[in-house]
Amino acid sequence: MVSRRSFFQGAGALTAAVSAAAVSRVAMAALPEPVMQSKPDTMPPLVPNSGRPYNPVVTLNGWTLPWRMNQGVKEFHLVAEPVVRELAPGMNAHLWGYNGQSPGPTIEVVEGDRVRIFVTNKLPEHTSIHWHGQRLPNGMDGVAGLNQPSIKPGKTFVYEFVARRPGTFMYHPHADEMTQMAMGMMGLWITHPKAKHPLIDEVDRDFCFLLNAFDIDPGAATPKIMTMLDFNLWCWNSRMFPGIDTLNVRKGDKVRIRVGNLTMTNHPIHLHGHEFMVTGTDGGPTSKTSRWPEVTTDIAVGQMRQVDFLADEEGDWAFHCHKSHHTMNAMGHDVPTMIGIDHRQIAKQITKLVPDYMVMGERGMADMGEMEMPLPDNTVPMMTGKGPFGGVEMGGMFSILKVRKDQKPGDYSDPGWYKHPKGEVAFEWTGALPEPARFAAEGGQSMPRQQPSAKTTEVTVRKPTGHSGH
Ligand SMILES: [Cu+2]
Repeated sequence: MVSRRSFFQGAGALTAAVSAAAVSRVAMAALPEPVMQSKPDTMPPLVPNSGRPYNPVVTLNGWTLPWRMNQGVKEFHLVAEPVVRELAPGMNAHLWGYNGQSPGPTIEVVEGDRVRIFVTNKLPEHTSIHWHGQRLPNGMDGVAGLNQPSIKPGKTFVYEFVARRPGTFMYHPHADEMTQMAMGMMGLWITHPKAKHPLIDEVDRDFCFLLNAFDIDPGAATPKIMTMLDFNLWCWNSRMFPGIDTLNVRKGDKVRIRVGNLTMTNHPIHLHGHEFMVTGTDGGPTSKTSRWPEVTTDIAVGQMRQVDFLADEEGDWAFHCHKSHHTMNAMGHDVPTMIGIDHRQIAKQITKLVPDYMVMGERGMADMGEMEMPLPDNTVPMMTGKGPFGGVEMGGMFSILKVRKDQKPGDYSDPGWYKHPKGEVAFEWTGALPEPARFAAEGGQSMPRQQPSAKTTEVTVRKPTGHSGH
């Protein structure tokens, strides 16, 4: 039985333990409480409740980091740490990131803001953060060894500078970069203009995301960090189709999309149904005279492109990387092309040796989209996704711009599939085939063919015999 005396002694010991813990908690209290995110969903824009007002961005499958104002300084707290990120429903990856997710949260500030960022390192190795594209004091640029000592595990560093020019920037480690970026450590930084800017139009919707890539073997969860070019998972903000949320807008909206590339290859990002202008890079807004309409913009490694367009065509418009291998999920790519090869006979023979042998690709690879192939655990199909007309047969860097006339201003929710007006969907022709129209004149434009010579030339091969003796 516990005596009253020993109970109080115990309680005293407990109080002592609590107050010892409280000391470090007091020290921690000086820092802004780190805000964590447990879900990979697209969070609604964070409307600023302190500091200068601005029109916030929406981070695709991401979020904006809340801040606190401390005597006029915007204070943020980033925690570098191992995270579990859902790349798509059915596949979780063991990555490194910030505040519970990869990529880290978007940081949004206004031109002229003094910003202080606390960076706590909960990784098993040292790190640092480089603020890609920013004008700042050299010692805040974040290259470990060059501009600052690295942040050792368990330590917190402070970065402080004024956000001098408006634009879209990125942040990522500049310490053991190969590992830390292959593991998913990166984030976006938006500096909004403080007043009306001659080169930055006001828009109704402002989306942003990073291009990133991983090399994770089917069935595994941790990226291979030694991979230089042959990545197998192509992501937007550490998500791949069908896990990437759609971009939902109202018809007539002025839309901005900011895309940064932190992979090891370029990505031609392509939008259907609309033309856009490249209105900014990570070097700032582009001059008006430098802009021309495009439907694809190639984003090279370490670049950011900001595109603006008017969403004036209703529908579900594909939006994707134009490298077709980047709209696929993981599989071995060392598969020979089998189109047109009838390998029934050889398959029979192989099946005797390998009972599970499966013939792949005789009619193209579209079968892969439908086939219920047994997959290893924690793996998503190479090509998948179900649309209103059947399989979409996509993966990787693919999403949809949904333009609707009845989407409410400020509503980012998915309106469902587009309901096509009658007679506006491509359809199967089932009637008789009409006579094809003939060209009025056939040929005549190209160079006249040479008359074939009567004699066919024969090549005579004479083996060298050492000496031609006559
Ligand atoms: Cu690509």
